[in-house]
Amino acid sequence: MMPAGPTGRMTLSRHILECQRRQPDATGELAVLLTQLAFAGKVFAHELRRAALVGDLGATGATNVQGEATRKLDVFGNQTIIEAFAHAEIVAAIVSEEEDEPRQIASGAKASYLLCVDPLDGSSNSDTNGVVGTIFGVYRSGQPSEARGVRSGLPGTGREQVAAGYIMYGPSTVFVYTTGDGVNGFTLDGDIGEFLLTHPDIRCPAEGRYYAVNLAAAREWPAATQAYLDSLGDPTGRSRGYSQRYSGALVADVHRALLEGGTYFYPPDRGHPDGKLRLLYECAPLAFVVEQAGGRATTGETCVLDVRIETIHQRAPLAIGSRVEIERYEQFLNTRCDCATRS
Ligand code: AFP
Repeated sequence: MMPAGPTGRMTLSRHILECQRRQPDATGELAVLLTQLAFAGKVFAHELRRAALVGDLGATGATNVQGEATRKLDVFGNQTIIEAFAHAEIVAAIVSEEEDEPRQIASGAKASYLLCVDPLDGSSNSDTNGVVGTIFGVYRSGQPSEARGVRSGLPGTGREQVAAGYIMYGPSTVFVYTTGDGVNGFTLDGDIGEFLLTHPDIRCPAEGRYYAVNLAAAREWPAATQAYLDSLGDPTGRSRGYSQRYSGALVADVHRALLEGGTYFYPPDRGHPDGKLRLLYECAPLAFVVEQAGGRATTGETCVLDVRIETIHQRAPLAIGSRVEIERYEQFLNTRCDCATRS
């Protein structure tokens, strides 16, 4: 990577272009795609800041394909992403949490990507000024269609992603991405309207003292997962053991684990036999980012990135974060998947 220049500022656009130059067969289309995602992130960050002032909080009264109440900001986020690609001719289709079916965007020869996106992750935080995010995974693609659950034109597994990342809307707006060559994080400087490199070459600490999980369903978890949870306290009672942090936004909890170490897990429970989180636009993109940073992501049985993609809204259990902490999780579940040997 070239030095950032005399001002020390490395913009996201320049970073994307320099990554592209290192790929001899790159056409520039992935660079345009990532730049458009960053643009959508700026638009969304702006809207989130003023949502209470312009009547954009609260529910629409509709439910999405998951049966969840749709919020006005869910709709805004989804439309913002779709509009960002409507004229770009590089994305064949978008799979979104907010759309029943893949949304066909462009059919030209250059429309060679499939974009999977959760426009507003952590939407239950949005009405209370809490952290929310946008998660994205990018695949080279055909034109996927899903006639009521029938798999067609979808990628095989999350390992086929060519880029993934997230935008986190907190006290500042942060864009974190990977194209399979490490992970970098950028913070939006609102005065100049640019994401600037603030977290170069992020490495996930091998261990960490935080865990993030919704404990409300703990009694419904498999016994091995309950035993793992018990182990996070100190059985000797001499110290507090691990500390819990849970935001209700996957993006924020994984961002903490990525920077400071630790884990996030959402195991199966009675209401969610396959876990609650969605594979294509929650688990797989974050697994790609975390693996690229030296961390791990497992369903409890297999590496998240090796789960066979069957349907666009399929769910998967997730445990993600520091390598050593995920190994401890696996010890309790008596599993060990291949990605342990790759990281
Ligand atoms: P949304 O994307 O629908 O807002 O879901 C949020 C989420 O998928 C993830 O961000 C949270 O970690 C998790 O769900 C929260 O679920 P609980 O409400 O069960 O804690």
